[in-house]
Amino acid sequence: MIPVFAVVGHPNKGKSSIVATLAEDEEIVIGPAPGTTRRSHRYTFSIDSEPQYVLVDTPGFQRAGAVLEWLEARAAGAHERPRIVEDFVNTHLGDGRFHDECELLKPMLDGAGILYVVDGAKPYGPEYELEMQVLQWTGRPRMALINLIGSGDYVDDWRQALDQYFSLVRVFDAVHADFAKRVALLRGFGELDESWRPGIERAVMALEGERLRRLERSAVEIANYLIETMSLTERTALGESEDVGRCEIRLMERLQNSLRERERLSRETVQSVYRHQSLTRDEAITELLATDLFTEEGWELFGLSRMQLMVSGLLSGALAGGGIDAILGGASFMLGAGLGALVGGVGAWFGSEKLAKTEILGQSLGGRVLQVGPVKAANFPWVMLGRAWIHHQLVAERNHARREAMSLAVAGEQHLMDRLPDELRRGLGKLFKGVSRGHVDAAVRQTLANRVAEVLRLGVSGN
Ligand SMILES: Nc1nc2c(ncn2[C@@H]2O[C@H](COP(=O)(O)OP(=O)(O)OP(=O)(O)O)[C@@H](O)[C@H]2O)c(=O)[nH]1
Ligand SMILES: [Mg+2]
Repeated sequence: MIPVFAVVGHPNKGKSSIVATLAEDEEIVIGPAPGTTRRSHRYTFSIDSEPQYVLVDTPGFQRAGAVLEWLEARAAGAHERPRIVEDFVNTHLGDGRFHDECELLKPMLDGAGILYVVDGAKPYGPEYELEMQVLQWTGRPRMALINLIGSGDYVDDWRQALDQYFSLVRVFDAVHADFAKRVALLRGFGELDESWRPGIERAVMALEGERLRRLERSAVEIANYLIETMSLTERTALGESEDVGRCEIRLMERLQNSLRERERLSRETVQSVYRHQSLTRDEAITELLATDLFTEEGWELFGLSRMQLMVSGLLSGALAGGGIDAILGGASFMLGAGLGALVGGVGAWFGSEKLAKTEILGQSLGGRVLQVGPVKAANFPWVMLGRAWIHHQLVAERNHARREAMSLAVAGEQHLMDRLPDELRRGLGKLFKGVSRGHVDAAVRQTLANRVAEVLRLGVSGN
């Protein structure tokens, strides 16, 4: 039997947020005004179509005092209390005055356990005691969660009160709890009732297994994405009198757009692995993770540092010491086109060598064909990996109750790639070199995916 929990409490205390977190459901409506949830709704959390547990989101208590009065007027021995609660619900179904109470009590009559949610940032008050008494009358196994909405701290008072009515009391941040905290909470459910324990243990194992598989699936996607972006090219037929420089700019823009599009797809794939399909990225992150793939800042933050590039022999002395002239040299087509015309492309030349190779392909293709790409800059795959890494970390840790756009924080001074052990960095460097020379087969894909998984594991909880 799969465990079922009804999440109940006063209006606006984070009930729906807790359901969204535990059910990994980004569609559940969460809102700042009391009364957002009007009807009870069951959310089944499944892994590979296998149901693990059910959470029932409910409207908040409105008239706990009146309910209690009704119940007490039919005073009976403690053994009869659950039946009297059932009578209450049956008598008042369809009675608008007790709509919310019937909605929230009904799942308990059907066997659900109780998760009572309070806001530990607000003071305790006697009105809550009425709710706790009503819940006690149901006789169902119950646990209290102290959620903190805001900065106040009345947790100790709340504990004193809750301990009297609940066998388990936990502080649980509905919106920021990470994977490990979720698992700890689930284990708590197992302590509530003997009969749930096997189901909960199964769910925890499934969840932990799924966590590993998600990371691996993300790593496979990111490895494929790296391989594809490292070999992307754009071509166009070159008319007799066509200006090569202008054509190159056009192709360069096309190449950048294709790279961005491939990156967007990769981000979406990783997000859907973690059931975050609708998650939006805010301006800052859009710039850093989607649009400004070609800015100097992006190259500095996410890739190898100049020092690391030099140590790995990927950067020539001239590049390390020189400005843009040294970087571009005289041989570039782009110089002919004029730097001012390079909208959005200039940054790519800073701190890296020329971004992409340009070639005029021979007559055999039925006329002259201009090709731009693939991107040859040695730092390119590192930048792509660094950005994918940060994005994965944010998504993997992201709670499904958080609804604001995702924003990026890269720890200031430190270069991202400094966090990699040397051995892993060397291994990746070798793979990237091979891929850029066209050495790609199933074994390379698999090895790269394994290496990327090692990277992703650094910095996410529960792995
Ligand atoms: N900062 C913070 N905000 C929270 C937390 N939990 C809930 N909120 C916010 O509190 C408000 C109410 O959250 P809901 O989950 O809709 O609360 P509810 O208990 O389901 O509310 P009703 O359905 O109206 O009874 C929303 O604006 C949430 O974003 C929390 O842990 N931290
Ligand atoms: Mg709600």
